[in-house]
Amino acid sequence: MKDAAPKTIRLSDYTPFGYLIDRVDLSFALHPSATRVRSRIAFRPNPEATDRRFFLHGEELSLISASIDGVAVTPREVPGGIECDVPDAPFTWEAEVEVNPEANTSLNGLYMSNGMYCTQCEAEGFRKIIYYPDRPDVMAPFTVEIEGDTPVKLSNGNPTGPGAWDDPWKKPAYLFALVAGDLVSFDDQFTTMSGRKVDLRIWVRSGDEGKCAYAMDALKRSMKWDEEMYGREYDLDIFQIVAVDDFNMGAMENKGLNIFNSKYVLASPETATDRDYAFIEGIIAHEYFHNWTGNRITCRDWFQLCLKEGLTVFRDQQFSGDMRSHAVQRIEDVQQLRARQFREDAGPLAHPVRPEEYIEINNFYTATVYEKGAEVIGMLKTLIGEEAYYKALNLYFERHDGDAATIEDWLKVFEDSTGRSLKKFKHWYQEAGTPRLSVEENFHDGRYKLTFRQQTPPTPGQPQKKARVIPIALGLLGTDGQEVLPTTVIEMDKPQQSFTVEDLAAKPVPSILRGFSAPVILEHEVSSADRAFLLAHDTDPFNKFEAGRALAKSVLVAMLTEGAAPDSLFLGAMHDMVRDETLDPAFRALALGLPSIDDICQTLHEGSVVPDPQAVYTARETLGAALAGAMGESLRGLYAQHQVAGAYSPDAGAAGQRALTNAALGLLTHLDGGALAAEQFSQADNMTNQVAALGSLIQNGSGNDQTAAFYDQWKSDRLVIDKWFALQTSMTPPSRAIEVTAALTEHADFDWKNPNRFRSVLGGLAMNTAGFHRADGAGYALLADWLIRLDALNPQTAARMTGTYETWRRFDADRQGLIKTQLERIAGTEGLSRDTTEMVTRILGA
Ligand code: B3K
Ligand code: ZN
Repeated sequence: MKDAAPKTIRLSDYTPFGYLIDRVDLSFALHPSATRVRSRIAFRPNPEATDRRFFLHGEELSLISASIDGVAVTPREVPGGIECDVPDAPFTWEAEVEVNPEANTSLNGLYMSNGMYCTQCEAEGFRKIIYYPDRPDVMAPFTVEIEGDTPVKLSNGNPTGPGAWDDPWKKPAYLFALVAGDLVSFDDQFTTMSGRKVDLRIWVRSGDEGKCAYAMDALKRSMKWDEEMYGREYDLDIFQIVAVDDFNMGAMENKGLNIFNSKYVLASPETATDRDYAFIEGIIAHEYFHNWTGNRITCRDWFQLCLKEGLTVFRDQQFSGDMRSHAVQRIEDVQQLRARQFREDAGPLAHPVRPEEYIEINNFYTATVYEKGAEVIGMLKTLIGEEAYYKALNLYFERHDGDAATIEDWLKVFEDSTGRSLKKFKHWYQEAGTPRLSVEENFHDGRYKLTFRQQTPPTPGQPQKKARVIPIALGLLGTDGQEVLPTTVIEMDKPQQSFTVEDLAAKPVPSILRGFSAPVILEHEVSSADRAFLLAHDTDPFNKFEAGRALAKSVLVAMLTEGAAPDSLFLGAMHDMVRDETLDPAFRALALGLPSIDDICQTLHEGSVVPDPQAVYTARETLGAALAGAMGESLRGLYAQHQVAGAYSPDAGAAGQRALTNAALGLLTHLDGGALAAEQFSQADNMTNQVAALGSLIQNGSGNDQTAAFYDQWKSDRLVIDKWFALQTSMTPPSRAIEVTAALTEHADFDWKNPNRFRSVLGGLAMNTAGFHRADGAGYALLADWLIRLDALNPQTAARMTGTYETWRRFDADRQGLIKTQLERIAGTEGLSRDTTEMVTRILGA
């Protein structure tokens, strides 16, 4: 059966399904190329629906038989599924279909990965398993029976026998999961706050069981944290995680049976970096937290995706902050937000946190829905305060448990529990684009006045923007570095608003948007001296970091637009910061990092300068060398002083020390040509230090021997070899990046059908901003070749990576022309998926 013709789905067209489901019983007879699935579903008319059309989604299914109340029926094939005449009373639908997991290369629906059966159903994969109303507002309890010759057969819920499962909690189809294969488990137990014992199992391929301990520990800490912070207890007798090598994303929160990309489960000191450990912790938490925010309370329709994703990201960020450092977590989260979401918001793919239309929903699992969705919740919490926030969340869980809810339901909970109107606040959900917040200062006769103006540029389909509610957290510092006004939150909801402080002895230095209290672009003329002052004295760690970052950007902009030399004020300020032993090493490591090339290009573009990525690369290298030169001996001192002795531990303290020594190493490579990096590489006993050394060498244009040695050492470890590919494609100097990438696509280990490997190679090049944007367009063409090839097999992963081109309008006319040619070539490919067609069409724009 063919896919439904591409059509635009609109939020305003929502209608409930005509039937409710009381129970679903499934049985699977597994076979690699001919799996039979029988379904028995108890339907009854939905009293709240008017449309009684009985339509079941189905894609790539062979229908064997169907019956209603035991009487055979012949459903009508319609685009995207089947229709059937049904009684106007409760009835039992039974059907049997055949599917071919082995032929399913999309990794969506039921597919095979290394001989293991596996499913991915969010958003609309269940329709590739059986005929079903595959929409999140249709919820039901499921039982599953699995037959097949694999030793392990898993599904959602509690086990009732070999290969038999019962999930008592009603759930939408997208949370269904099945895994079967030759797996081993790493086991533990958790006792919930009411004293129930829950079995915990992490399933992996034999040989990987020694790499599960950290994920298990993160899981138990997540379970405990959700009880303590949100009062949420786990609700089944067992919680399972399966690690899969071929997976389109990071992980999936299927009820009681989370499926993970193996890269976010498996870790050992020798094979995983500190960053990997932090990701594992955050993603394990994220998927576990979905059990309440997503599973028990789900989304009415896919437009409400941020209801579960924004909230769950917000929760996992809180968790990681609690486990590690709030300051560092916040800086990293904002860096991500700016790198991915601000970039999205400023280009042709901009869309509201709650979009109003889509063609392919998988294209809307975006930084806007996830990360900006989380920021919006952070702002709500800032506006109403901590206590009111948790009170509202309790009401949300109480009122909507078991529901498929909407953003309106969510906001109503806050309105009811706080008594305040959120009518204006709702614009954050409905309007795309990053607001610009400009600031004007005025000091006269001891009276200090700040005037804020907000303005949001137009985005596709939204020419006019309303004023947003912006919580502005600010503090004021006196010239002696002491705070004259501690953090105060101003609630801005008009296009222009002022804030005044009386009786000040001298003009203070403002610290605005502390903790990045709103996802806006701050436009504030600040002298380099004031930025250096804030870097030294601000008590807010985010703004302290931000001062250094803004200073670095202004130095780079001056170098690029005025031919200025690296500013000695900046070099001195950074030198002071990095030697300040009262500061957390992890903070210093972050603050020492220069803005990325993409970030600098974005900054130039915001200032109406057309960026030349290669020039940006050169300026950034020059500034890095100047920093290294200015700090020289201090860097060597830091490098020696912060080496972590003893056995590796992934804890935040040790990881922060390694981050600082490796940041120092990166800079020192400018001075010693890689001698220290080569030494570190040869002695490293953990992957963090090994990768940092190799990265510095590759970035320095050397390291051929180490690159070869790394491959020899790790060639049998798939996840480490992903790093090997990515380091080369993302860090090779721009002049050689494309040749290196092209050569790696010929490598015997370039298994392009594996999404992790594809992302390591082509995604790595895409991250090598200056290399990818080579002026002759070779990078654009190479990526397009591979996206076209991948699209035929795996539309989701191909479509997602087309986002690499989303910044194309920033660049000069020649580059724009070259990118446009490639986008049109992709768009014109015969048989191009709906996923990629939608993305390329939107990127090209009107
Ligand atoms: N909910 C899944 C993402 C599904 C993506 C479908 N294209 C993982 C997560 O956000 O936790
Ligand atoms: Zn999620």
